Amino acid sequence: MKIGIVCYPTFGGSGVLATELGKALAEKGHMVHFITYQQPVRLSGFFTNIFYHEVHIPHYPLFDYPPYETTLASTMVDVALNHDLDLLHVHYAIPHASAAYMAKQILKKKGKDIPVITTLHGTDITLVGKDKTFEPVVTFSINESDAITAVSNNLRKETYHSFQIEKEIEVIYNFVDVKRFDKKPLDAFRKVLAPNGERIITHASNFRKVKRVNDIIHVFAKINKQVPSKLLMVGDGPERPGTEELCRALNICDEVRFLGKQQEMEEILAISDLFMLTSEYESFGLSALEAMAAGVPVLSSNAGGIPEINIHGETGYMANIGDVEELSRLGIDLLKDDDKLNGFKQRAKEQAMKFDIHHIVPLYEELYERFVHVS
Ligand code: GMT
Repeated sequence: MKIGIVCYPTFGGSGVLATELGKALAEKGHMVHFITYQQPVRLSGFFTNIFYHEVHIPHYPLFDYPPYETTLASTMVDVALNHDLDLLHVHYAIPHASAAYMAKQILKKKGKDIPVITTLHGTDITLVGKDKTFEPVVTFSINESDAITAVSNNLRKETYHSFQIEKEIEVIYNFVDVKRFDKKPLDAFRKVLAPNGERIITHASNFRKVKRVNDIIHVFAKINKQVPSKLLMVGDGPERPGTEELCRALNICDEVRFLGKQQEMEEILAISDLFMLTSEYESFGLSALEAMAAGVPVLSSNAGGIPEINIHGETGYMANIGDVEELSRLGIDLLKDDDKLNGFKQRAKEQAMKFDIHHIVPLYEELYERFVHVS
């Protein structure tokens, strides 16, 4: 099939998932065309079946706000016609689903009927999408998609709850390439970060409010009093300065390393003992799944779709959103006991296997085949 993928090219989970999906489809012989405003971060190197089409953002003195959606729709039309695309798969509804609707209408006038598949990822529904400045367009464009998927049962439920959706939303879980995360820890790297054999706790996110990154710091400060440990904070975003300030106030700066945005998460996870995710909402929590694939148990809130991945008492522990006391108690309990921790590590990996790329990518192919007649 010739597949057009539209996504955010950034470190966010939806862009990561879309890029990994495109790479996996290309490996299976499909022709994959990424249509984004920048080369996706997980798309480095050359791939025979992958094509990248940049959406140019116009700058003209009249435009205080460049009309990105218009240029995106025009690029979709151009790529669909010139590369004879079989379908468009857009990730994250805003503004990709409405731009795809526009492209579809234009293509129809040109005699090309193209199916549009929209995958909902989370904040396009729960935070941004349901705001009334977006809601009518989001509802319309989701309903106009030929197929709609959500990355968890929780997100499917939230979508029906917040929008008037007239179609079936199918759940196709996010996936991880378990093999990629099966890395041997680099001893030298571990030694630099935890020279006295301290436990390593890791968090990775875009440091937005929804992630409650201060909870990570508070939980770590309590764990650190009982268990020799180091905290690695991966990523960047608006909440980072406040979080660094909190470390100074709690006098734990020597125990916390802010690593910024990192490409090689598998190297960091390979030396980690515990992954923390204390978000007030996660449709899925792809970063937690990647941690589990690396055999790292997850200490998390029980928000949104997280309980669909992290099994309390088996692959990690969960507590209510903001329950710093309980999270630290559970973290200490796990990190103090080698045997227990090893059991959790093993089960985290087994759980991640259920979401392995090889199980999930065929589900997208089956979905595509319902709309595209492969000869
Ligand atoms: O979490 C973010 O802010 C990024 C966001 C995105 O759209 O890139 O992540 C969402 O999609 C990921 C991939 O499906 C999910 O794993 C995340 O849970 C989801 N984030 C939220 O729901 C807050």
